[in-house]
Amino acid sequence: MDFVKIRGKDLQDCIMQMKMKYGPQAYIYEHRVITEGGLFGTGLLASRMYEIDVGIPETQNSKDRIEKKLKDLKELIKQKQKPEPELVGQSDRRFGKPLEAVRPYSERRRRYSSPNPTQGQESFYEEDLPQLGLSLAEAPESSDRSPISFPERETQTNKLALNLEKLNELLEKQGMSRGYADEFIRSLEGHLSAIDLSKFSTVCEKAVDLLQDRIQTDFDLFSGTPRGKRKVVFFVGPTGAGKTTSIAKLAAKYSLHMGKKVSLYTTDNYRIAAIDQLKFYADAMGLPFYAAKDIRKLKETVNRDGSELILVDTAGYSHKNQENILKLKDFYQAFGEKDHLESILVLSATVSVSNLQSVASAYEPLSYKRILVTKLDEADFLGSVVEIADTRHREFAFLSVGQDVPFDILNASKKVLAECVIYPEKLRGIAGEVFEKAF
Ligand SMILES: Nc1nc2c(ncn2[C@@H]2O[C@H](COP(=O)(O)OP(=O)(O)O)[C@@H](O)[C@H]2O)c(=O)[nH]1
Ligand SMILES: [Mg+2]
Repeated sequence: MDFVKIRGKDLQDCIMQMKMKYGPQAYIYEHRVITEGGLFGTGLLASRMYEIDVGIPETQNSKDRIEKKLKDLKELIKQKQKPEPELVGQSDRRFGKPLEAVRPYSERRRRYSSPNPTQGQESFYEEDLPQLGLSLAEAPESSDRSPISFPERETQTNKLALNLEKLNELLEKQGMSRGYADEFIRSLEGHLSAIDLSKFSTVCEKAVDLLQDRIQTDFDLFSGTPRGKRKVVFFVGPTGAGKTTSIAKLAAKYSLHMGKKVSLYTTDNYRIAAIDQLKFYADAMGLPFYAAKDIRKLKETVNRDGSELILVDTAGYSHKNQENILKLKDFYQAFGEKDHLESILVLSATVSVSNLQSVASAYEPLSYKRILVTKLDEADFLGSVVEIADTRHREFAFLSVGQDVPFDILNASKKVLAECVIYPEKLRGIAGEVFEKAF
């Protein structure tokens, strides 16, 4: 059994936090009214708060932990088994790299400890080894690894170019288009000295820095809202992208944790399940909820609504159905002078590069300024979404890193995004322990 304390403005607030944070198994074993602040310890002008002691059953806790561990393990095995098919194609196509690049390390070691290694490949292979994720099975072998012999005739220039080529290859593997990756590499080259270029790890560090400069973030939902105006955010994007789940997480952040008055609306009123899903979260957090049927009624509700922030869930439309996407704009009409409207495009990082591009284009007419990326925990690469945001001049708002409402959401971070592109293995570790950081 784990024990924690939760504080809130009233008992209801504490219970909501407990439910959202620790799930249905958690229970209150004690509660009290406390005072916070006050003048010179007298209690004068102190504010009254509630505090609850919460018990979290071990079984649920450890079950979750075990499940997560199993998931990580599965992921590791999956990674290990992946033959990296793109690499085969790219190696041959772009740099004439041999198929050895995708052979297991043990086999490559045998080949490269032979007296005639291929010219100019030492930095490619040597630096590649630790990233292969083969540590468990290959550990004994790697410990007695004989030094890779470097060919005498290899030129320094080759070595430098190889590290850039290797990075270029990695960027394309991360879903960046060839044109964008080439341009990035050219720009990076201008920032690197010969010494920098000679070490792949330094090339990567500098690439993270340069990529960060190309990433814009803004994770304040109120940003740009003129004083006295109410903020209304429409979350738009394809079905299954993670709109409803993300709205629930953000509603918890802005209401429970930041104390803002938040209402939840949905325009996705044809599917009962869609209404119920958001209503469930609204009820759990004690937030007003409204399913918009027609513009006139929506307008009336909007006029009566006393909240500071309205989060609007929308039906997901396929990027092939431009007409429906445009219909979403009708709902904007219901909001008036005192509202500051914004659309945020919700994109799943697990979809293909071409799908991401089509979706980003199809939703252009809704003038989204920011992007919320979901499913980083399941994504294999982030390069495409970073390229899309850069080339379309969009900012990142939040990063959703799991299914767990309300924990698995992070404020968008240039560093996290850039590092995940250059060091994709970081995506694996991104789930979990995010609640504290995010809120
Ligand atoms: N792994 C993972 N799953 C997510 C994430 N965000 C949402 N989901 C799941 O994706 C599915 C669709 O989410 P939903 O919010 O209903 O998408 P919507 O159709 O855009 O509203 C649900 O099963 C969510 O739990 C995430 O960041 N990571
Ligand atoms: Mg939905």
